[in-house]
Amino acid sequence: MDDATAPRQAFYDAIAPHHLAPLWENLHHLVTRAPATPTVPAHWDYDGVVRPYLMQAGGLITAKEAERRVLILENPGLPGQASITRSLFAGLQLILPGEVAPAHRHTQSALRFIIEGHGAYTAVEGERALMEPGDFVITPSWTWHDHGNDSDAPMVWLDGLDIPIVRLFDASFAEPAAADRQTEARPAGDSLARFGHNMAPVDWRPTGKASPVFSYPYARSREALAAIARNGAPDACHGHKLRYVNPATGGAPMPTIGACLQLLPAGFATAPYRGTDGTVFSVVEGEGETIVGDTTIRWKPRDLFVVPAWHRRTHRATSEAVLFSFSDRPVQEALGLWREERA
Ligand code: GTQ
Repeated sequence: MDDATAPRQAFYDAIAPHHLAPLWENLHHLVTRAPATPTVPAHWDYDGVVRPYLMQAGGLITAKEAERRVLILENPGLPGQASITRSLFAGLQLILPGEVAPAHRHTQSALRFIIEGHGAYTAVEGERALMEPGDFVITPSWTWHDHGNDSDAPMVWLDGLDIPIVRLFDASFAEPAAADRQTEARPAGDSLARFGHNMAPVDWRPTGKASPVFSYPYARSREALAAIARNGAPDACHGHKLRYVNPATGGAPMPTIGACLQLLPAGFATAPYRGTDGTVFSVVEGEGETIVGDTTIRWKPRDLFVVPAWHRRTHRATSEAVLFSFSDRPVQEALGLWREERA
């Protein structure tokens, strides 16, 4: 112990009861020269590990009793925090045939990316979206939503929510609806017809911050990727990559979460890339690997993995692959924080 340590420690001990602390002992942990996240790269094997446990959960509790029967994908670097990155929540939700996850609304924004099953629905503000694998569905902040499965097979989707962001701001409000199921206000497909064809109702002006399209069917997004892959060379860092947009603004479908779909040709390896937005990936098609620092993640369809903020990644597809991903990039861009580095 050098001469300065003892009197300094005595001073810290004296000020602590008065809710005072010395910045100089913390400065370099608070204001780091580059992002220093406790989040680590992680991978979830869907068919081998997650799915059997999810089905076991299906026998333990009903969707109605659970309200949302979800297994949280918790980052190993953030134990007990119900977070996959510091700003985002991810989970896998199961609805069995005949079940309903009752209607509610909350200030948290949510996305759904369908992993397995056919024909269950998410209803948003009185309109149902029937869900197929690869479909991307949003339930924006404070919109009523319920999920139901009138099909004869289990339905599983990835939930992505901004729960940690809302927690950071202490801005959570939630309420249940009077009835489990919303009454149908508009037929399925109505929003897509009005807003999903590069057209909009003639006198319509945007009101909220979220996309008026709340279901982005995989068939259409996949067709777009196939066409651009035929028409031109892949981007060195991303392959063929499209982001989902709010047609009213050209921005992200919801203000807090951005999402993309990318196609990696068979044998293609991406150049190293990093961004300040930690990113969650869901594998739709194909097999390959993603190298993050000294971690190699080997993936196959329906697997999930996460790349932490400012960690360099390269993807290599052994067969033609399609990856869905989401991150907090729109928040960082709105705040002037987002950065990327392309090798
Ligand atoms: O479906 O509304 O995974 O409220 C976590 C919280 C899903 C939902 C989650 C939620 C929901």
